Amino acid sequence: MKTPARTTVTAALPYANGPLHIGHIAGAYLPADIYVRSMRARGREVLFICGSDEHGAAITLRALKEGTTPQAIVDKYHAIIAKAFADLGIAFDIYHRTSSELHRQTSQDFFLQLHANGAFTEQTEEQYYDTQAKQFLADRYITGTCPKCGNPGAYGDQCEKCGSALSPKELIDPKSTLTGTTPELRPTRHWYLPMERSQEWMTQWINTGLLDGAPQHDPAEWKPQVLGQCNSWLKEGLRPRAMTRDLDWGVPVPLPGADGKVLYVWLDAPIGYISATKQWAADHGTDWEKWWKADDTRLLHFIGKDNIVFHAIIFPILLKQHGGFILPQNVPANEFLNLEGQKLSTSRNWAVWAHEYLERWPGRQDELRYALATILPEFRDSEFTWKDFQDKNNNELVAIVGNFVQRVFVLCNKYYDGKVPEPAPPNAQQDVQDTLLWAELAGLPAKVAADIDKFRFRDALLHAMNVGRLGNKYLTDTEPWKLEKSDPDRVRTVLFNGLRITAALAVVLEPFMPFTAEKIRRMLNVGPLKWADALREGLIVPGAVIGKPEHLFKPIGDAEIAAEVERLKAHAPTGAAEAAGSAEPVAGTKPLIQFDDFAKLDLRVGTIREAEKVPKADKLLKLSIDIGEERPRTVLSGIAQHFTPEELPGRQVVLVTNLVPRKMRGVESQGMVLMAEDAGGRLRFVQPTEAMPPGSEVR
Ligand code: B3M
Ligand code: ZN
Repeated sequence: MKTPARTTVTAALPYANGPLHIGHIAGAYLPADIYVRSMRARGREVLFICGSDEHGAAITLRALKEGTTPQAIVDKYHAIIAKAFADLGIAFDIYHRTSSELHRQTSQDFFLQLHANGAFTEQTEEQYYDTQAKQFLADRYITGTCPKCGNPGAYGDQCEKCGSALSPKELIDPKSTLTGTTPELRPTRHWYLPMERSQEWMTQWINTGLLDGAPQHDPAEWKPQVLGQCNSWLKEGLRPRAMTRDLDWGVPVPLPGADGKVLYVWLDAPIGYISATKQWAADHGTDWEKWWKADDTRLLHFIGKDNIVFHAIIFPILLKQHGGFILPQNVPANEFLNLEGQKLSTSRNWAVWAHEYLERWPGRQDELRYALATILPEFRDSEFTWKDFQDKNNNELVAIVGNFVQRVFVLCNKYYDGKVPEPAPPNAQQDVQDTLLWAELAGLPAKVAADIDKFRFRDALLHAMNVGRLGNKYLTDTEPWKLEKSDPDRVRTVLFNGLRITAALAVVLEPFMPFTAEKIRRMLNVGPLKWADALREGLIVPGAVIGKPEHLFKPIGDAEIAAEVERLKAHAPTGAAEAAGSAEPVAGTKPLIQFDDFAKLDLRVGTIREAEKVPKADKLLKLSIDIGEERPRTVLSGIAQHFTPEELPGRQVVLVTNLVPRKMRGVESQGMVLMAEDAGGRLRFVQPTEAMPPGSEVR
């Protein structure tokens, strides 16, 4: 593998259909920003690309809801989002828009090249049509039950609950979001990407890193859950996916006879990274192509887990079919962030909105960045609570960083009139403390950087904070405030060292807390620092003038936190109590129930006798399960992508037998099979450890 000469970092283009919340920030933007800042500090060439995703049904539906035009929607939210990013210090090189002319041109050219390369098939297929609204229903114009996880609010393109990408026909009980009616199937012509043609090289590329026989990335560096999601797709078998839509908002399909059709938003959005790069290059009078085409460029896509398949499978296929482009070397996707025990939800307004936070906590960007960085959902879902935000602020930012820097500056101002003291010549006994200090500090900047390189930002932040912890301990151990009279030499050395540790803090904290780093640099009276400056001798110069002590962080009181929690509950439309009831609770946070509630469930061991596919429902299997009754139960289960019908007969399961029967695809399902699901979406049966007679009670 070539050592990268430069890195192109993209962060998912947020839909301009609503403001950003902390889940977005923790999912993609903060990790990407930490990564990019640390690269820049280390002198690496890096370009950080983002912009608003302004096409697709997500936008037109929002316009419908707000009673305005799609253009008005994207203009409004693009401005709100761009400002929130800037205010939070997310330092993109460019924040572009997919509604721009340059983007239209770029994505049409891209499409035409794919078309010329024979990358598409043209197919007339049945799609859902709303007879009342008189239009075809693309993606989010259809909702229904997710065949994978049972979420009743899944969209035609995706289930936001379990993260699976869907196609409208997979939804159980589909309904038009325009009229609420059940849509009918009508033929329409579209351009499809026959992804199955890429099955082989994609499987190899993802799992071995080999592309056309040459090593392109190291799969061991990919997060297990990203590989897991990709492989579950590959295992199901890649299938043709429509790359155009019947919609009147988007990039028009640049082919004759395609009136009223636009590019699928998931075709044009990733190309948005490319058009943004072109715009940036034009603005800077430089070349864009090396960022996307040179094989010594490393391409990284920072995203949330619901975008994995689009970035790790579909976009790479498009790039390769187009030709001339490099493929991503990693797709460091994060899991989801929960909030106060519930899933973040835009529709229920169960969210902390970035722009509102910035208004209510002015100047406190780093407090949020820090709290989020300590809980990034890097490998599994995680949770933000206001209490934790308060604890992180009071016990870590105030108590460690603020306290240390404050003590050093107060003493330097008091004893040396705001100048850097001259350290005394070394003295054998006291040097032990100092030798230990430097020995412990020496490895930390490299540890921070190494963890950042591995996308382990939480661990990296722990190492960075250890610089502050060591500084505090050094002051506590040496107690310079007690020695001013008796040993002024020692005090000068200790405080000189204190200033050097402060400078190191400004360096290692910068990727996480750039505003604080800047304040510290101002107090130290030094300019921008590089990573190598962290513990560099000669950076802090005896006699140099330093600034007055500034409070870096303020303690946060209980009342401020209670107000935030109240606010959250009050703004959830159904009110606090109901919100908690209607939410999708995360593990460990469902409300306590009485034994009687549990006892209402009739759970039985059953043996699967037959299993078959359900026509037109790719994810459903129809099971016939013996639970010791006269006739086996018929059960529909959304497990078709996890198991083949052939492997199931004879297998024992646990069945909920007293659920109200439910009709799906014209078949009545008479029970529910219990499944265990891991964070990667892998499903396994819950079954007795030894064979039990069908009908055995489970309790
Ligand atoms: N706008 C989906 C999202 O916001 C989509 C990402 C596009 S990245 C090219 O989750
Ligand atoms: Zn789902």
